[in-house]
Amino acid sequence: MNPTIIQSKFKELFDKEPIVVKSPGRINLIGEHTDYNEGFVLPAAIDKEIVIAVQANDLEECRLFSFDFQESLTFNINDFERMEGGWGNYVMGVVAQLQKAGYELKGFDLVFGGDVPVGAGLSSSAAVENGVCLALSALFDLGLEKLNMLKFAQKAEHEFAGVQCGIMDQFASMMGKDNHAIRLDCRSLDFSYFPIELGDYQIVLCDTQVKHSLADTAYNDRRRECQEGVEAVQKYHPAVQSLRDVTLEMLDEAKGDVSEVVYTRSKYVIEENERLLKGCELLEKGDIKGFGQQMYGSHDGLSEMYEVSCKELDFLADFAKSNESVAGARMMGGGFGGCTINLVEKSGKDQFEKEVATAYYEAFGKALKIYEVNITDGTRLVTA
Ligand code: GAF
Repeated sequence: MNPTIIQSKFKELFDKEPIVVKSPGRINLIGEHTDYNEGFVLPAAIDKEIVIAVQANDLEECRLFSFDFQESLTFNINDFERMEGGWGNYVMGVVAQLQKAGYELKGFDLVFGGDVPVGAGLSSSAAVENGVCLALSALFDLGLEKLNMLKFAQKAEHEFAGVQCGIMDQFASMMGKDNHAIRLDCRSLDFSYFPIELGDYQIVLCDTQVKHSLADTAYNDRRRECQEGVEAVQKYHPAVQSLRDVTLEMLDEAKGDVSEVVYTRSKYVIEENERLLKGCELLEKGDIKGFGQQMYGSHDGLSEMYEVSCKELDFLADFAKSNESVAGARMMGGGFGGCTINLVEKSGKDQFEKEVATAYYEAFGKALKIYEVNITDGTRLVTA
């Protein structure tokens, strides 16, 4: 995303030079719904970004403009509340976290916009929260570390957007590195950059253009079911803290103490962590086809055991499986809509994209959006 358009809008509205920040969306190669179970994830920042332009004013007011929605919003820096929905929460949520942590902020003007599709499961909200946090840190000279900023961003999502998300999205967007995925241990937050050398393959995202209304409640339900699984296993193994510590054998010991649903959800999480570890070994050996099989396994688990897929996502994963150019595909993110991620051979890419779009339209009467993405650096300052 070229920052000039946001920068110019800022100058037009506020007649001064802004500080500019870029903050990317994210993909996740494998490891879904494992972050809040203290497991592993393998996400990466992508070249779809939010640009934020900010500068101080001499007021108590914060004056915001969303370029994508063409809407403005003003709030008092010392007196504001979460709104019932809306993009303002992503800015106010971060301001609230910084103030809670004791940082003194003054009024500012801010314009933001970008090309991370909203509601497509590419974490546009984490990109905004991270970007606002870095922009305010730069503006008020707060000297915040990246790790602190992404934690503030996650809390903003919990308290202002109302989603009890794990740490993956904010971590990936903030810490991303060109051509590397992030192999993150969501318990310790230890991570390593994992080179992604796809050679003849391209990452292609197929956006269903749907977001089922179930999404947020189902997300919180899954978290609760996982917690029930942990509590059942703890009766036999008191040292267990999360599903991360549980093996299939341990889960089987507690099978009689939990519902079929809780058992199956927990089993999925244990298996998904194993798939991620195995997947990393395969990627290290350059075995993209082998990694692709782990992706299909992940999709099946998410669809049949964790039950966070939907007919559109299942259709796209099945279609990919039947196409020789695709090494692997799976739904990505929280589920119930959004995108599938596909590893597609470059030589067959155009053909695949044409065929999948046609088939999707025939099946659902809706246009499929397709994005070819590359892995980039995380949230960063463009000018100071
Ligand atoms: C959403 C959440 F925000 C993440 O924390 C993660 O749990 C993901 O769903 C599922 O892996 O994107």
